[in-house]
Amino acid sequence: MSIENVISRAIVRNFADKLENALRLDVAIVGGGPSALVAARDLSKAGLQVAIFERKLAPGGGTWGGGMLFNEVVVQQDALAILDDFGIGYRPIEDSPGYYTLDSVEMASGLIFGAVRSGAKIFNAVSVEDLVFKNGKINGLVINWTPVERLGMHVDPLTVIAEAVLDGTGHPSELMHLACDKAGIKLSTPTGKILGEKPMWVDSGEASTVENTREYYPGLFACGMSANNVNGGYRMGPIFGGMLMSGRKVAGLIAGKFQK
Ligand code: 48F
Repeated sequence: MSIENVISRAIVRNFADKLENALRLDVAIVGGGPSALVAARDLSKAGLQVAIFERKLAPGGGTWGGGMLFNEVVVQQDALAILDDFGIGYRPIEDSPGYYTLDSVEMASGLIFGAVRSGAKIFNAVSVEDLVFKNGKINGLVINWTPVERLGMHVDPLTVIAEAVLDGTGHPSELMHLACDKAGIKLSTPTGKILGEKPMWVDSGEASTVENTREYYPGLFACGMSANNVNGGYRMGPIFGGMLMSGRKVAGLIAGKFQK
C-alpha cells in the first residue's frame, strides 16, 4: 500500500472510531471555552465519558484574544488552584493583592491540552444545531459540520445521545435558546425563560457566573457566560477566574448526579 493510502486510511479509521465512541456519552458539552474545558477535564478525571463539540476550528473560545487583542488576561486568587491543576503559569499584579495576570495563549492552549489529556474528546469544526428531547428530558445533541452550517448546505445531521448535556456556548446560550424556543421548555429561572446578560460589573459578574452555574432543566446544565446570560448576571470582561470556577462547579454537580 502506498504511504498516501496509509495516511488517509489511518485518519479515516481513527476519526471514525473516535466519533463512533462519542455517539453515546455520559456528558456532551457544547462549546470549547474556558469553563467547558475545565468541566471536561474534571468530568473525565471523575471517570465519565465526555466529549466537547466546538463550532470553531480552534477550541478555547474567548480566551485567545485577552482584552481587546492584548493577549493577557487576569485571574483572582480563588482560581489559582485550577490553573495549577493544568500547569498554567501566572504572575501577581503589583499593588493589587489577590489578582494575577497570565498569557492568554498559554491559558487557551493549556486548558485544551489538559482537557484532551484527561481523556475528553474534542470535535472541532462541529456545530450543535439542535437538542434531542425525549420523554421530558434532554437526551443529547444534533450535530453537523460547521462548513455545512456556514454554507447553508441542505445536509442532514447526525445525533449524539448523552445522559447530561452542558451548554458552554458563552454569551449566546445557544442550547438554552433551543430548549425554550424549539422544545418549549420552561427553564428553572424566575420567568422560565432566559433573563439575558446585564452590562459590565466585574465583581458581581464574577460571583454570579459561579452562582448561576447549575442544571436548568432535567439533563440540561449551563456553565460560564451561558449560565450568567440565562440567569441575568452582569458581564465582566477579561477576568477569567469565574469561568474556571464555573467549569469546576458544574463538573461537580454533574458527577454528583452520576454517583446517585
Ligand atoms: O464564550 P466562550 O469562551 O465560553 P465561556 O467558557 O467563557 C467566556 C469567556 O471567554 C469570555 C468572558 C470572560 O470574561 O466573558 O467571553 O463562557 O466559548 C464558547 C464557545 O462555544 C462555541 C463557540 O464557538 C465558542 O468557542 N459555540 C457556541 N455555540 C456553539 C458552539 C454551537 N451551537 N455548537 C458548537 N459550539
